[in-house]
Amino acid sequence: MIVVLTGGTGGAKLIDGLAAEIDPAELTIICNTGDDCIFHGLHISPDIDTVAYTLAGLIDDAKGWGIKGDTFTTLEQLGRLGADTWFKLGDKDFATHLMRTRLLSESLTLSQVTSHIRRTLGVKAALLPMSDERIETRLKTADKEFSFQEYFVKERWQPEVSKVFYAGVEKSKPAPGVLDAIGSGSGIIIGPSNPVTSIGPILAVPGIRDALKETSATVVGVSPIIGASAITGPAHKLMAAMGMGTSALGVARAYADFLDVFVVANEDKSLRAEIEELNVRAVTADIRMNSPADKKRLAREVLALVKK
Ligand code: GDP
Ligand code: FO1
Repeated sequence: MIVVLTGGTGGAKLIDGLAAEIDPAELTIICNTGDDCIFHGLHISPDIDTVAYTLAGLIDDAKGWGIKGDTFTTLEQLGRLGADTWFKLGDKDFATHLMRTRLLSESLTLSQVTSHIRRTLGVKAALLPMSDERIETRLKTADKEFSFQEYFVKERWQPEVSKVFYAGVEKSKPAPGVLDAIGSGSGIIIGPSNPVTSIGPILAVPGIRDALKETSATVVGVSPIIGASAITGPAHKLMAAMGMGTSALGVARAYADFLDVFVVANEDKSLRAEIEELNVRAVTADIRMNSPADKKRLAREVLALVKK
């Protein structure tokens, strides 16, 4: 069993490649839920949905989220009725959130609901939320506080963030199966996801970081950064706000206590020596995934490293 820790878009691209290289039933995916949000009374789990849609062949590849070819009639009508419409929920996507919210209201856990959604979409990989409890990534500026979606979508990640925290995480516990998967996996992959808002919340759930330190499986991370910038989105800005620097070295430092191997961009080969001083093997690769061939190639390279 290969276990992947991931957020949404970046991690999902690698997972797409992994599912083409090995039997998807051999994958267990542990997903960030710190970006979860409520819109129009519905529980939305964007990272779980991004991974589920990717593995079901439904993802809108151009955007990296949502369902390809989806329409927005319901959202337009909600706008007419006075609702906020800055978070773009498509008509088919709405069905996922309606089903999730209904099953949660019938007292199913988020793990059970996630399992139902991935099975009915025909996804063979196991998909686990990091926790069944509500954990919310919050971002502070000098005078305001935002949820992740307010910061990322509504404010287009422009506010100067001074602090990021994961509300509710201290009292939370890992979802069923998470610690077992990390303990018994034959290889663990930390996806090329935002280290502050995608992997950070997963590592903050009590017990997960220790399980990663203790597992006998090889733990391989993939950098989401090239040079001093994320390939997409605000990872470098949020890393700077957290005092982590803005390079792949900062990501390696954040994972060094449990990481065996870190895959960085060819362009970052000069960081290898400093990463290896952290007791982490550094490997360079072409880490950009712009095509199905790129995703498969990087997945193959990462699989070769976890299998040793
Ligand atoms: P989010 O929840 O949608 O932010 O999902 P992630 O955290 O998984 O994805 C965002 C991260 O993926 C960003 O930090 C990007 O730099 C990274 N990313 C996006 N595309 C690629 C890619 O092609 N290769 C790599 N290595 N990272 C990528
Ligand atoms: N990202 C955007 O940039 N704009 C949107 O309107 C938007 C809507 C949306 C709806 C459902 C969903 O599952 C994801 C959506 N995303 C949108 C992506 C989402 O903000 C990010 O993938 C993650 O939450 C970042 O981790």
